[in-house]
Amino acid sequence: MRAILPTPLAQIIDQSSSFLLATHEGPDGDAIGSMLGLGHIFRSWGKEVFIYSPHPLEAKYDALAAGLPSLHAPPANPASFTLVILDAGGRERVPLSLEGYNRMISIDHHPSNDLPGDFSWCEPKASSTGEILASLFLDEPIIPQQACACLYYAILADTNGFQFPNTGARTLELAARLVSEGAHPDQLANLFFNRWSERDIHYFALAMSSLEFLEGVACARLPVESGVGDEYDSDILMNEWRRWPDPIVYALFKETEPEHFKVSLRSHGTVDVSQVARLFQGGGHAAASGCRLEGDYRQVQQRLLEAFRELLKDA
Ligand SMILES: [Mn+2]
Repeated sequence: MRAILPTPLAQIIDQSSSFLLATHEGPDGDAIGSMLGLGHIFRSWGKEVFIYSPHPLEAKYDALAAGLPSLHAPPANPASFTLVILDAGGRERVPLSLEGYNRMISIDHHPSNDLPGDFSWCEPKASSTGEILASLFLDEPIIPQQACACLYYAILADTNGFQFPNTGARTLELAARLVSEGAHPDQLANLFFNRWSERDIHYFALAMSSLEFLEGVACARLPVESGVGDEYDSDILMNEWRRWPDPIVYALFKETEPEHFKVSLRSHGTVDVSQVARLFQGGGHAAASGCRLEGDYRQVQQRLLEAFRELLKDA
């Protein structure tokens, strides 16, 4: 029945009746769309499915998530689940112990992925984990319409609406197939681009009011008083900002605890920001990466600028 799936993956799916789907901390649109999409596929195949989400998903995902129950804490009985980790980027980014599960599957497009698994699949050339899932599962006989919407959303999010350099012919072919299977591009683009929460608007204003252009790096800060937490997905702000010209790098410093900064980095693709993120034990892609830094804001900013100075000197 499932001739297209790699055999080891098909075997694990056949032998598992319950799945727990998880992703990286602070999940972005690809992470969420991929979890929900695969969740709907497994559910339509008669499997029991739970989404692991330490923080509740934003309300804007209610329709895509309909029918898929979430766990906000790890299950007490991991041995009864096959754990599927999607889009994780690396073991330390997964907010969950990997011990004790029946089987483990990892599917990702981050080259930094070091997760073990009974089935571990990483395609760094794919735009998104959503694209990989579409290529693996679209030829299966039963793919619910809701799954197609979720996977389309995942691809849309990681390509910023098919605008990033990671958008390839394969990305567009698979997106087209998802549309022919029932995904609505207009609705999903609206969900991704036009659904800013009050919090997003407030944070954007706050970030812009702190904006500084320093040596080709545009730096902005969300201070600890803003209440920004680890769970906040700042992609929506970063993507807005990225449409502007000139600065070669954009850096958003989110102070999630006093003097603990989660830094999101974006470039137009010519500067590989992942090289700097990796210097600070972070990771990501050439045009979009993240890392963590500790210390006083000015010191942290200087450390990052110094790293970019080195990188740009070599370029
Ligand atoms: Mn991704």
